[in-house]
Amino acid sequence: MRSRSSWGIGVIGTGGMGTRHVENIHRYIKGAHVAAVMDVDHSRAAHAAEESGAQPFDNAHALIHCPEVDAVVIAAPDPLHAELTLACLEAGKPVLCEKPLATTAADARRVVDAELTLGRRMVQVGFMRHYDPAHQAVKTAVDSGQIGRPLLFKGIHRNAQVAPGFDLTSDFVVLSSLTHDLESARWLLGQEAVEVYVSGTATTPEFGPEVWDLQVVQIRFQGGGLASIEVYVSAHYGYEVVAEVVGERGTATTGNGHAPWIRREGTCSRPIGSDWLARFQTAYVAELRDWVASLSRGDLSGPDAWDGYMTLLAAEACIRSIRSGGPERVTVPERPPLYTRRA
Ligand code: ISE
Repeated sequence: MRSRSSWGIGVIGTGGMGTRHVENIHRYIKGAHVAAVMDVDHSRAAHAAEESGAQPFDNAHALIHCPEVDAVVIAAPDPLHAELTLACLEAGKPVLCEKPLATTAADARRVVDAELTLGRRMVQVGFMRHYDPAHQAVKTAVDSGQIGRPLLFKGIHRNAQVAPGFDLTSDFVVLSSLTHDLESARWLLGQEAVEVYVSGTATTPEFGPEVWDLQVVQIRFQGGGLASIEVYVSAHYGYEVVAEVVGERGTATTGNGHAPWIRREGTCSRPIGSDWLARFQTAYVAELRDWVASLSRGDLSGPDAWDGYMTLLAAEACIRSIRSGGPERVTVPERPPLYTRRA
């Protein structure tokens, strides 16, 4: 990668996540600035541009090819992620693509194949829990051997509600929400999923009787590990994510260090946020800081296209299980040397 005093970052998509990335780069990331923003909603793009001093675009490919843009953050709608990532690779622009990397494993594989052809990694995927201090503490505890051989991942992933008017499907819950937990499980256990089984229920009549907004997923992994994950996108009370790894000699569970317990007037309570932007703000800043630093090093070290591809293979098996009503196998391909993680 070329060294430079400041990386010009182009951000595609200025909805909630894209706007947060624009704000975080502008306010907190040394060595980078927002050079360009793009959205089909001109007023949203103009507002983000005004806030950050960036050039507004209404065409993603024009942003990608803009000479002031050295690297790209993709926060566009999920179905556009793979094509835009491939366009960035073709333009020689490193990219941080929000999860999921694609909406099909085949499209994610196209991104992997494009990087293999280039012979170098240029894609990071926005699995920001890798940068959450609470999740990192669990990973450290597991990798240190403190709890013995890891046996079981238990995940809770609850959204307060789905945006009003959103056309929710069971598949969208898997691709947009469950992918985080599928990645957390494989990352914390260090194993790949080989069989999944999904059950669920429709708790919210306006989504339709066939839309499982509450899903419970059981997973078996290559190394004998297991996972049990609850993903519920209409929990009402707030936004909450918990990850626990059960080992032979103990367990490690994410804390909620960001919110203190308050004891007063005979009660004990802890505030629970309403969405992921607040809960993972520390992680989003750390993710961007690490990504920019790795651009300057010329050595991307965050979650990569292979992680995005493996997660989508498991997600597609979950979608098959929702349809079949039974367990579904995952065929795990061999990991190319380009994606062999350093210890
Ligand atoms: C959303 O797209 C995110 O990435 C959030 O982290 C997740 O909690 C939420 O369920 C997704 O819809």
